[in-house]
Amino acid sequence: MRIDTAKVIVCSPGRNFVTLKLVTEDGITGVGDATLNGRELAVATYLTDHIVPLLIGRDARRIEDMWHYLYKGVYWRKGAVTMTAIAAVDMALWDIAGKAANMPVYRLFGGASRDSVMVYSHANGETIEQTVEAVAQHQKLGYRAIRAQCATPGQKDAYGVPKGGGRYEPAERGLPKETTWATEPYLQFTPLLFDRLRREFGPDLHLLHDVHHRLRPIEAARLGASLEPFHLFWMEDPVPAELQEGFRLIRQHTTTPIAVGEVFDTIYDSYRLIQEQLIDYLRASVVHAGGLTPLRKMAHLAELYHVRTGCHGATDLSPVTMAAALHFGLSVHNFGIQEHMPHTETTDKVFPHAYSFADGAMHPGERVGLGVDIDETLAASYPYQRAYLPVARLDDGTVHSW
Ligand code: GCO
Ligand code: MG
Repeated sequence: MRIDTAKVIVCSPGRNFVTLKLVTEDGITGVGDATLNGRELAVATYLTDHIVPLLIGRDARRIEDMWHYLYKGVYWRKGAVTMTAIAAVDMALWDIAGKAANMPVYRLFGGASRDSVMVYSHANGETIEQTVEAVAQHQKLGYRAIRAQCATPGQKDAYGVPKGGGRYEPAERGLPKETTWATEPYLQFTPLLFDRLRREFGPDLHLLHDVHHRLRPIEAARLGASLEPFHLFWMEDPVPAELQEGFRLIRQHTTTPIAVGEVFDTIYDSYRLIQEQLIDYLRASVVHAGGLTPLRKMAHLAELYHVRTGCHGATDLSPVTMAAALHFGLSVHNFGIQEHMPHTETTDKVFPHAYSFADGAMHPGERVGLGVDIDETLAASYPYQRAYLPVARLDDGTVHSW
């Protein structure tokens, strides 16, 4: 079952996506997501110029071997561009493997460990009242777990809160937007938000919050401690995680559960966090952490240390990644939760898929392979548009983590 053709498709049905499509000599197709928000063309070029020539004629059944060939064979290890490109190949090969075996991919992974995969949605507001309303709306849609983000009064910008309502989309077309950040008002305000949400919605709804890498360890410790009475499901990315040791400080001070890892690209970014039990949920994703092959290994390591999965699932991860994440989440024993930020209708049309949502949970469907495809003709009518994630600065102009 040799790979006959490999094609890189860049499209922008509302936002940019990069997709790899492989076809074997016996006509089986496989798709993989290669989208790296704000740096899409770097991955497209990496694939087209450096990986596609290596794929042609290679045995599509040797998924494990292919992963190591691309990871070790490059010599220059890790890095978001490299790992996203490898992930696309890995996803496409699992898609092909499922189709060749006439099975949905989750069955190749040992079958379902649960009936469906609990997902969390995003509720955002410019005020506490708007956030309460947004949470109520999402609860009506069936979600049992909801991430709440609210603008801090007196501050110009807030992560995750679009001005004037509407849906939140992290990247904006054109050059990067500059936003501002102030830690102290945020630390004072956030417990007030969750106090209100708990009083409004009672003890059972799972509430989550994304700090988006903005704090230092001792500040994160203070936030976690101040949120304890409202028993969050998790506090996400409290600090930038290049410094894994920093989590020890947070952990000494708070029992608020911690989720981290959407920017991780290999197990080496998180093994200390896992083995020292400094986190509760690993957010590494199929697309940015090198594919299903390494993500399953990460989950198995995490399982030994009582760490569960909580994969990143924002709109910049294409429906191909969502499908792959659902096969992963349905099968892996230590699944925790999956992020669900629904794609636009236009995106869903370009990527027809078998996965579905009901009662706050998702299922990958029973279609063979990953159960997702790309409509190449439709994709061609949405050409790439330059877009960047914002950057953040403090009041005095210092660059801060966005
Ligand atoms: C999340 C993330 C996103 C990221 C975005 C970057 O938790 O969903 O933090 O909102 O900012 O995916 O590309
Ligand atoms: Mg996040």
